[in-house]
Amino acid sequence: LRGNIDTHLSLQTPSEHVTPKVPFIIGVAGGTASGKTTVCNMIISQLHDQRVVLVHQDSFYHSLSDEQLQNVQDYNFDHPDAFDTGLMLSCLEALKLGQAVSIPNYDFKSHKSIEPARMVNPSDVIILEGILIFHDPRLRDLMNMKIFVDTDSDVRLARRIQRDTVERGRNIQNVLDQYAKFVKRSFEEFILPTMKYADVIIPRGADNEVAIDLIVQHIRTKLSQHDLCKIYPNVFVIYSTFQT
Ligand code: UZR
Ligand code: MG
Repeated sequence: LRGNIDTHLSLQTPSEHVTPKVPFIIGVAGGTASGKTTVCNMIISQLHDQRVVLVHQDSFYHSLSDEQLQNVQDYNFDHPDAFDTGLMLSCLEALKLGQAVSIPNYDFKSHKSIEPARMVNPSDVIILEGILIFHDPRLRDLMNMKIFVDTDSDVRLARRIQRDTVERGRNIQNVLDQYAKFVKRSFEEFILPTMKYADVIIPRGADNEVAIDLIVQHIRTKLSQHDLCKIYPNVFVIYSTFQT
């Protein structure tokens, strides 16, 4: 009895009777074009009966100044300093407390945040995805589950060329120059070293349906444990009595 109850009640304190649900926060990191967004969308579609919100680290890119825009080819978008991590942290902290937040709307063509911002409501599951979301320890500490999508570099570069020419208005030469100058180097220096913080590493990204099924099962188990606390609010008290 003790073992079973122990695992179910780690979030509850004896004085709280009905605990409001604390959202389950998942981080999905990985190199550019590794399939992070697709993995997130697959998780979301399998959790169709839950309230899930997806937050992109890309939304928190700093807007470029006019001077930076003139030399955009020299700007490193793959460096941790390119993101407003303080703002991302405060948005996530608010969502964790069950508050609605406004998330900036970053435009890849103008390299600026544009209006309107996106209002995000509180939810049961929050998924944060981006190349460098495991870089800052304060962000990592907010996450209940950390996933790293590990896709081969040649596959990623091929996808990146396709995506940036079709969706982000670049030409092939720009994409290759930027890849050689910043993207590859930053992947090795900043992104790959954060793989060690992951709880789960998914090889082959979104092609790996088994891994995604397992992850969804785990999330469901965790969410139902939250529900158990709501249905049996006094169980913790019984458990404490047993212990003394
Ligand atoms: P994902 N990026 C741009 O191309 N333009 C911008 O204005 C801002 C970011 C790219 C960025 C990074 N790098 O590799 C990628 N460059 O977006 C991250 N160069 O997005 O995780 O979806 O690949
Ligand atoms: Mg993406």
